[in-house]
Amino acid sequence: ATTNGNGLMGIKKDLAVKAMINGQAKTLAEMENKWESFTFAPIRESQVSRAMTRRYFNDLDTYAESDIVIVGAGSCGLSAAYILGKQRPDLKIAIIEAGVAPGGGAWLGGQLFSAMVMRKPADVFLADLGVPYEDEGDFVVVKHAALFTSTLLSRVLSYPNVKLFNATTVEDLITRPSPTPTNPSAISIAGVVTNWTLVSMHHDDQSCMDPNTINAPLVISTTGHDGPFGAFSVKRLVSMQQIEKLGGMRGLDMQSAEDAIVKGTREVVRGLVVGGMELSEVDGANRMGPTFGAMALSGVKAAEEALRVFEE
Ligand code: AHZ
Repeated sequence: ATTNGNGLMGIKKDLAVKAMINGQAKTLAEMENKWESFTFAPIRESQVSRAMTRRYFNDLDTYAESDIVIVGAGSCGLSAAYILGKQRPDLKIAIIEAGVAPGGGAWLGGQLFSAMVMRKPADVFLADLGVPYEDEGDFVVVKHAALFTSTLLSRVLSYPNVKLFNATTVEDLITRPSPTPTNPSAISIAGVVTNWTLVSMHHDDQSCMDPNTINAPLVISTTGHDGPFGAFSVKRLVSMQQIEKLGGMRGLDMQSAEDAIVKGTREVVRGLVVGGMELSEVDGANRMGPTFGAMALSGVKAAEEALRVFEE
């Protein structure tokens, strides 16, 4: 074939044009300079509707029984999903994210600055992900937080066994009695209660709009520190008397905060692993501000904890 890297040359190029007019262009190069005769392949509106809804309802059906549910698609939740999806293609992993846009607070570094700082050894996570960074000795810098988050998202979303349900809020936990010799009122978590976020936001001004559910033996909660949506699962644990009270996130101390979050990432009640800044509300840990290594590595540890519990 007579190609030069810039598209097909000479007569071959004319043939490519004909193919494109018939809706068969195979490369962007074949479409070069052909806008006058341009047309899309035909469509009927119902085809679009069915293409979307069939897949979404099939996903709802498939993931109604999931192996692991991750609540919150911030830097910690997505890091956990990255490890789980990669290591266990046999597991069904559902991610529930309240926002339309997944990523939580990881689209910017700090204040409204672009660069994202990660302290070593979290550079190992970036290397595994394939995100470039500048080495500054004890820490590394990604040139834009959005490069980290978009790369992480694209990897997670490309796993066939991971489904992101965004614009969907976890409104409650599914719980079962699970008494132990020391705690007769102990519970275990058996899944999550979900609703469209826009519905969740209107429970005060509309009559009852009941939720949906996803069953799973293991839930990883990474909903961030307290806020309009944050610290969701652990606040529920308090109201169910599974934790006496929350420690409450403390003031900023970068030096100690990140170690505490990674080390503390664990199964807090049976079937519920808590990671990222949601954990700071349980343990009364300091915040770290704009340094994200602990979120990535807490996600890695949450994934390992989840698999350990799952395999028990
Ligand atoms: O929308 C929330 C966000 O994307 C989502 N979320 C919260 N409640 C939810 C619910 N159902 C579904 N009930 C929910 N989704 O959870 C995500 C949390 O992301 P985040 O970035 O807020 O938390 P993280 O722990 O992954 O990362 C924290 C990043 C921070 S905060 C901080 C400081 O304040 O000092 N420093 C860092 C690095």
